Amino acid sequence: MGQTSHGKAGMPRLTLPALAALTPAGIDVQIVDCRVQPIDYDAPVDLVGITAMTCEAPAAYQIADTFRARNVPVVMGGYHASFLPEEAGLHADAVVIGEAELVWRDLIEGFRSGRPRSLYAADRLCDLNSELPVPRRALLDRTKYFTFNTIQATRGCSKGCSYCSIDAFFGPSFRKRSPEAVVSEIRGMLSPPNAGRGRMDRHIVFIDDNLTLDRSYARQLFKAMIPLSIKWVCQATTELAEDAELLGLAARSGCMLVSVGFESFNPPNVARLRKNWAAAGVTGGQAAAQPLEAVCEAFRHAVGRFHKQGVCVLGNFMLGFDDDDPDVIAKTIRASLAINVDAAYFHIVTPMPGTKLHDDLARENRITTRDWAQYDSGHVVFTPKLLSPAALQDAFRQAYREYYSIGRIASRVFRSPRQVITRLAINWSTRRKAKRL
Ligand code: B12
Ligand code: SF4
Repeated sequence: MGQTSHGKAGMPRLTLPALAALTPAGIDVQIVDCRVQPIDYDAPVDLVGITAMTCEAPAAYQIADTFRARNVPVVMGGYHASFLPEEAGLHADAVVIGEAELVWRDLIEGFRSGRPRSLYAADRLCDLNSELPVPRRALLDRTKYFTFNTIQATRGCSKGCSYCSIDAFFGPSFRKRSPEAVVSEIRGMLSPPNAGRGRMDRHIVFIDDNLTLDRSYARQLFKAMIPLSIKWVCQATTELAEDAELLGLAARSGCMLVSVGFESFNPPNVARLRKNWAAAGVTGGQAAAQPLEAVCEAFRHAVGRFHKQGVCVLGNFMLGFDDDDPDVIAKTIRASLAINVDAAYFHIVTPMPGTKLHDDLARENRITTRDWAQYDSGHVVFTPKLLSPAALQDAFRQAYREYYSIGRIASRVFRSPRQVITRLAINWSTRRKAKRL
């Protein structure tokens, strides 16, 4: 059971199809993605499994409580439950910490025999090449998503960013599936009876957190994907732009858009967020000595390299680090426009439970709310150092207002005749989302 508002969603998570694939044969599984469909609380089910990100936890707890009030047992897992198992345990009969691959069968047996434990903790990370069945995507209603084909080639990221839940969940590990297995799974997704017939059905979304972290692996994967004739998108860092050969292979294999975490233009932040050093053309401690304009120029070059290969860039920028004052934030908004990305997401720095950032801010007594619904990176949930919470919240709104004015959308969308539809779709949908915020 996923997490609430009905209509169409951008793309599905793989979590529940993965869980369904791990479920022993003979057990009927139904997936309800509450983002796109209503829940039937009277359905005759023996066990309900719920996944939720931190910002979805309050809604997930309500769902769990409603089922349990009807004597239906509930299991919770995922990032939030893994970081706060005691809290999740108040709403569930059992909590899973870590990856389901290692404990799900044991848990099902526990419930079948009437003697489930209240906690199932994976004691290691699973082997992606021998313990990962193909997700049962057919259990999702593909008509409910704009892009249906999500896939995962790797898990984890070793960059160690202090605010990142991936680092907190997986540690510094980076696991890779064999390129052959990934290509074979994509072929399966594109072939009957799995294939859809819509315009987007040869579009693949890699949900990996940093697909190109291991460049030699990424090279092999992209080479193997060239014969597939697909279009695909992924998340990566600016490092991809520095490797002309790898970027060329990405483009040849169908890469149309990369979501890049630029995070910050502010030199002290860049020095701390090691992932941007290279793109900023600086190394180690020298980064802090660069003017913001130099960082901006380096990012503009990186974006130019993506564009040269026909790859669009969705830039991600974070507001509210400890070195961000009102002036820096205003400059960041202007700089996000100046580096020519094709669309941008702004995020307020958020201390997700389990992260180093959370522990640091908690120790400094700077966390102002534990209403998890506000942990969606659109709300200020801590006391910033150099500006007031209200000023940070305003800056976030201002960033979207400036970035997504009709005039600016038009100049981005028509900057080149290639991929006009991609840019229009992402800019228009983000403008609508921003208006709701
Ligand atoms: C796809 C995705 C989305 C989609 C969601 C689409 C949808 N229809 O739901 C979109 C793009 C909309 C999205 C949005 C956001 N996301 Co998101 N998203 C992801 C992403 C990239 C992939 C999820 C996935 O499919 N994973 C693959 C499955 C197989 O892995 P898994 O979910 O970890 O599940 C495994 C285990 O965790 C465990 N498990 C998980 N759940 C359960 C449940 C049970 C019962 C059991 C037994 C086990 C179990 O077993 C599974 C198999 O091993 C993850 C990153 C990631 N690597 O997971 C981020 C991630 C989940 N998102 C995150 C965040 C922060 C957000 C946003 C707040 C970010 C933002 N600024 O926009 C928004 C919030 C959206 C909202 N609800 O308001 C964080 C969550 C951190 C946290 N502490 O909760 C993640 C981890 C990214 C990150 N780098 O930190 N997201
Ligand atoms: S580079 Fe991205 S995925 Fe990797 S640790 Fe940093 S924020 Fe997380």
